[in-house]
Amino acid sequence: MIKYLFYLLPEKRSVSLACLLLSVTVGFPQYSAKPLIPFPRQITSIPGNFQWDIPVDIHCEGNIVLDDTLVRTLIGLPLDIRPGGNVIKFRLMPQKVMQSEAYTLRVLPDNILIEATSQQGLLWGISTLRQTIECQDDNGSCLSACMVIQDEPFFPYRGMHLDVVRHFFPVDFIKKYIDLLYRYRFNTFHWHLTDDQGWRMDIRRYPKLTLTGGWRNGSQIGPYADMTFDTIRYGGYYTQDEIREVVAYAADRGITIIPEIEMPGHALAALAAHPELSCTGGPFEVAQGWGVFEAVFCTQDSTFHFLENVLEEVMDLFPSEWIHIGGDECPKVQWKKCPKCQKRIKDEGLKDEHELQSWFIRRIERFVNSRGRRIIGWDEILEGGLAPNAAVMSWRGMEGGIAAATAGHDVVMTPVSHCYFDYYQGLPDLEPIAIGGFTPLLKVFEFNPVPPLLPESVRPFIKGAQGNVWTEYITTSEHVEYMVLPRMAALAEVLWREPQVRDPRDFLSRLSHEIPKLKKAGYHPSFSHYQVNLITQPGSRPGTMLVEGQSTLPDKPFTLTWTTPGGMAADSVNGRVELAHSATVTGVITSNDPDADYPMTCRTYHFNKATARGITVTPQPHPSYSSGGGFSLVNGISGDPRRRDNAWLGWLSDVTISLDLNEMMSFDSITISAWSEPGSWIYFPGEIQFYTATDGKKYHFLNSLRLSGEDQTIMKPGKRFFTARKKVRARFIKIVVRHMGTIPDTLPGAGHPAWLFLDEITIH
Ligand code: TNX
Repeated sequence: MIKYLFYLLPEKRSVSLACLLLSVTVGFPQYSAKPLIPFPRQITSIPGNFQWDIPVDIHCEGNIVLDDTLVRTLIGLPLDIRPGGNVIKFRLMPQKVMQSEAYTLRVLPDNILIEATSQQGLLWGISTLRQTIECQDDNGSCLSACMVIQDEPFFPYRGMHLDVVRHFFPVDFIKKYIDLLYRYRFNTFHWHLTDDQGWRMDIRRYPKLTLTGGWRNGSQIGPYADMTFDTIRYGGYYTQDEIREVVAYAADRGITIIPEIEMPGHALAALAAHPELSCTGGPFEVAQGWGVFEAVFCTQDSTFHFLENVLEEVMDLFPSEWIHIGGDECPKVQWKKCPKCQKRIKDEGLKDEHELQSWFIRRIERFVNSRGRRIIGWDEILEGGLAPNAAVMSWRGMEGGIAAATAGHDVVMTPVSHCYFDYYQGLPDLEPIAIGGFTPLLKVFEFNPVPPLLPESVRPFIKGAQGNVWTEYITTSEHVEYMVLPRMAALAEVLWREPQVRDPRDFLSRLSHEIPKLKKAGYHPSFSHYQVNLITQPGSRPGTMLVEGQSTLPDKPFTLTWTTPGGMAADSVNGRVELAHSATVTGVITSNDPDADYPMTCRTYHFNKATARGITVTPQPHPSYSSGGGFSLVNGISGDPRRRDNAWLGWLSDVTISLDLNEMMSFDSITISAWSEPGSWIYFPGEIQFYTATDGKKYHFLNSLRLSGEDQTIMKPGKRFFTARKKVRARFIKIVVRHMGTIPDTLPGAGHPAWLFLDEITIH
């Protein structure tokens, strides 16, 4: 009956009637009945459906830039648009008091209305409308349930980034990526166009930038630690016409593109084309490997003429208010030796090279400001003093962003902890090789761009956040999709919705409807959030270990089974197994959902005399590399440096490890493993001392291993086992590990404390 009533209602009166029907308002937390992401602020269900397979008639009121083709594309259906059809009305009301990106969407059985004060608001309304469409596979008929939505974003800056330098992605994929941004109502695409490994934007005035700088003679392949390279010429760039096309494509979807031109560091591709802009004169090659390189732009005047000419062309193509000038990871080694840079420091009355970097950025800022635009840069631009109008992208943590916001600068939060979508999203041994880290889906979902203790007056400077996709290890567009889906959906929720209403269970339940839709739309989402995580902890007695399965999906049952090397198999009890001997444990979700592709977790625990015995470490490992605490040194899993998995514990100091075997044991070797990767400031220890005791008080020296400086600084990353051999009988063991201390000059990270990475202790 109610459905029938709505058919008869004149369009104007139906909103008030919808209000009368408040009794059917679906409120938090049951609203997951509608699988919308990000979920709108307010939604009221109304009985009935809008049928999409009958003709529609598009009406626009106000100064709206929409034609039939764009409406068809944005809605994603081959609409039969003709006079007399069901009305879809877009109404722009600039005078209405509403947030600029806000919209209302009303779906009734015979008409749809989207109202907003801006074109962008209307576009977000269409994005949400598209998500309401449900299609039957068999006969292709589609409908949207009737509802009224009132919606607006929480944060004004909602960004996704893509590095097209380390690996290049064609225009068609950039558009597909922008479609994803539009789907989740992100309003900014940060396009990382230049770096050491390539220059990807045609600059008319300097054709060599792409002819030379756009190509490299090989690429680093596989895990960083392998240091393997191919010799395949690799590259590509976007023509200015292509860039215009992409900018327009994004603008049609309410999305601004911020281009990034890196300076003064990450400039090797530019310097390969124009070595005269460096301190040494070159020659240079476009980088083939990943990392940070010493060759940077020289601070001579000609560099600025060049960069201003480049930026002039950039600003002609990109209408965004913000222009990203990079500013990160700029080694000062060459500036220290360069007479021109030293003279600059003197002439400008600067204290050191950090102030020189700040002076560099300020000079560029003056130019960009003179053209009516503003600069944004990575948080290193804070070092040596922030340029007066600059905005900051805080990536090394939240601290840079907090400092900048406190000083009254606009900030976008992109901390590695939550926003790096090049980091692992599942258990590293089950994932394609990634750069490292561990940022699973729910970690992203938990993110709060505004730290809770931030004073009220500072909060408005934090404009929002952004997901970053660096592509050192991401070579195909399918892999980009895998890395961002579904993590960007979680970030969309963080950015669009008020923090108080976010609920992970509700999000996961909506996501389970979203993933099949993404697959149908031709995307390649990851299923890693369905992995059963295996957590180890001490068992009921010394020498036993409890392995517990944990699933992020509380409603989906999983099975955990274990097999001994002898082939004995058994099921777990309540998702836990207690091991006393080596075994392989397997966990997998056991739902027979045809749309899902549940990954299997499988891990072998190798027992030795140290496994699952009492352990203490002093001091505690650094919070960034502390997963599992001291127990992870005796949990039967050996860390794999090729994957930088979370088995490794990290310290910036010496460490003392104490083991209690709980009984007297005879053994002839004690081994501990360490990992070195100088490029990441991780160095082997200088010395390891081994002691044993029978009473836990009086320790006897057993052995000491010292590494020569040379051994400690082998540049090729790798893992090493350090073994003390002697036949002894003891119950207590102490291992004192001395880290390198301050990294000496000439080595990567010079002047900073060295990282010490340790894993599995084995006793035989
Ligand atoms: C740091 S984030 C970088 C990039 C790398 C990224 C890898 C930033 C400003 N610089 O050059 O690609 O780490 O995660």
